[in-house]
Amino acid sequence: MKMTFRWYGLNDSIPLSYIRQIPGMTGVVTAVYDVPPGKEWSRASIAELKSACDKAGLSMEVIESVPVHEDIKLGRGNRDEYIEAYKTNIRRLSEAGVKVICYNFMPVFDWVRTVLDKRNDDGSYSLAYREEDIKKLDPNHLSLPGWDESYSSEELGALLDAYKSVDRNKLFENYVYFLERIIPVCEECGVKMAVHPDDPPWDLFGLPRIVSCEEDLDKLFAAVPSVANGLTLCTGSLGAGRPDLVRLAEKYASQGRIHFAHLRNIGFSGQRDFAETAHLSACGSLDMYAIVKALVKGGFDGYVRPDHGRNIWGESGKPGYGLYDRALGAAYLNGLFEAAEKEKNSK
Ligand SMILES: [Mn+2]
Repeated sequence: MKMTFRWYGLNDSIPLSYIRQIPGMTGVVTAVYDVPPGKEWSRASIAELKSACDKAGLSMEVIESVPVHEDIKLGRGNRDEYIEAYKTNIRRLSEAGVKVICYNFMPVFDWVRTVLDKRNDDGSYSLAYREEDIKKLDPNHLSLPGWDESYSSEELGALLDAYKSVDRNKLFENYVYFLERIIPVCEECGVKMAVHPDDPPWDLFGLPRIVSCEEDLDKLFAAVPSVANGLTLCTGSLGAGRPDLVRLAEKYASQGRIHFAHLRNIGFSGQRDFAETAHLSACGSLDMYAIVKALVKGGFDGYVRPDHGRNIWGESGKPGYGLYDRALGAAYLNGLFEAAEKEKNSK
């Protein structure tokens, strides 16, 4: 296992020197953030990030994310141009030593929460999702917490309209079209794609989501069998759909499909209501130790990062991405992996 930490580049309020001091930290997960989806990342921008990581003694082997342009998801006529740019990015990142690219294939919105500052009993703050709040929203006039409004309301309306002719099957077809073109490039340059599951794992605002459950993943891997077509096992995202995560972790690890793991815990308060909790099993609904043991048993030896943390100790950073709780999460996860790996090796 290689422990990593998400870092939002040179503008992140958390310096690399702090990240380096977290025990066991080997590298960061980052991206070029100032280029719109579908465009090429310059070699200079990639090199700037890489050199900052090198200086801090941290690796930069995982990128999260290289976003997929909506026209690729919609299967529009000009998608090939965006796919070419995606291929160029894969090649340039591999030249800089990148091994894994995390991305998602969710139409329009990626992660969705309805509250970013749910106050917990201990005074910490968490992100949360309540189905009831979602039902009250009008998708054409959206104001979702944490959602950067990349679109004007006209643009968003046009995009939602365009998706009316894209059902689950069409979206899947467009997804396979994309993968069939980029996966050979990944194989050629030793990069693994690791799709992030839909977050939350169900359709939102009438838009289909097709990377939500075991059936979706099996269908995806059967359609494009190369192991370069792999998964980011995000326990909080996939777990919100209440699958048997322990079984899935072992299943996909033993298939060699899990290239990256986002480990975090969530606590349910209703069928589709949950809040992000501290990483510890006892703090939420997921058995983190059982999940880690299943990963190790399945032969997982990839990159891990503590996913969203709470805001604690007066920190008021980017919701989910403060230093303190994620560092505590990393320390805890290191302990789980040490126990699971020693147990496995002693057998
Ligand atoms: Mn995640």
